Amino acid sequence: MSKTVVISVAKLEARVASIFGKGGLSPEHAAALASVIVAGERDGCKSHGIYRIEGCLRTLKAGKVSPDAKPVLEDDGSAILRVGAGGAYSCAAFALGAPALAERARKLGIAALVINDCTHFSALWPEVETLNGLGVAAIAMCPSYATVAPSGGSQPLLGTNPFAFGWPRGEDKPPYVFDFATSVAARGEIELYRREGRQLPEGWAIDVDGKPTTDPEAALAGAMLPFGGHKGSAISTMIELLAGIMIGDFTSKEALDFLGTTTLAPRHGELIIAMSPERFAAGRPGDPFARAEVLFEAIVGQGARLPSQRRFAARKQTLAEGIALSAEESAQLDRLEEVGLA
Ligand code: NDP
Ligand code: PYC
Repeated sequence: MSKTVVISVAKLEARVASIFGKGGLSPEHAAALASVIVAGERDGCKSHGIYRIEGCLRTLKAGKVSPDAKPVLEDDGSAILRVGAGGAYSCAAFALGAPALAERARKLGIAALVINDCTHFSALWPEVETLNGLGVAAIAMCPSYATVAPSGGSQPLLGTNPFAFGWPRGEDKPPYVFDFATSVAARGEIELYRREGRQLPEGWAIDVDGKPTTDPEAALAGAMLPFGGHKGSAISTMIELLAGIMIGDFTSKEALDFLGTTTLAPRHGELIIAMSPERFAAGRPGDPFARAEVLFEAIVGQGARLPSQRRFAARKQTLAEGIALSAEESAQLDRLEEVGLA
């Protein structure tokens, strides 16, 4: 068995920020990226953890992402807030817009944050969790790049288009959060299978000829499949419409045309909607948060688990014991710190 190296969450974050700083990102963007990538490792979400560092650096080296653009918040007092990311990574843009979004949702009951012109490679749960921490329920979605065939089709057209939802549960409980790709699996997951030389489960992908495949290389060259057949395909299409076309930004197809490759992080926009449960339930019987707890207890009472429970358990463990990296991962970090991208 390969040896592991244990590192604290704070130390790993400092190392990753230093790698990005040396790679040319401004301190603000380096810190924001390090935080979201290390959160992935901390919570046992490796498909958006440290393996993404190389892709982020490659995107920077290719000149496809701004290293230092300052996000700009446009606020006309309406329910729609907009942050222009200026072609930089999305994390700093979200950090700027999130408090204003939560405040506007508390005031109006519902508000939306549009992020335009960003490069987005990360999981969405850190975003909805941030908003839940500010007391509002939240939905987040974005396109990706065209790698998924619509149900019944055979060519990549839709993205893996992630969709996340979070419901706040007060200070003593983690929020109810789910966050998933609308493809059967995230592309990052398929990349991890490829690196480990493992075959994919059946039903994840088709090859360039549209035939089912379990070979990760063939899947990456061909097309991934939406989850739940026509249902996932329709949700993914909705994300193209709302978080691409409606917000005046790239669809997954346009994002791929812009980039010309899936080896770099995709440029597009993002839509985040925040809602105040108190405002929606005002004047109706029952406290919405108490009623939600009854629902969660009934789910867990059947022996089912809530989404993100695994993640929160992983977080508890890594915060107490540190993050275990494989010897290969640790050596890769050393290389990136010493010589950068090969
Ligand atoms: P998973 O299938 O691993 O997990 C989806 C969700 O379902 C999680 O919230 C998970 O919680 C929950 N879940 C899993 N098993 C169960 C269960 N038995 N009972 C209840 N809940 C369960 O996610 P994906 O592989 O589809 O996506 C992984 C990540 O990739 C996401 O964070 C997504 O945002 C990201 N992504 C980002 C993209 C981008 O363009 N930025 C594109 C595509 C994906 P838990 O974590 O606790 O297991
Ligand atoms: O894992 O599908 C994915 C993905 C695409 C862009 C960022 N993550």
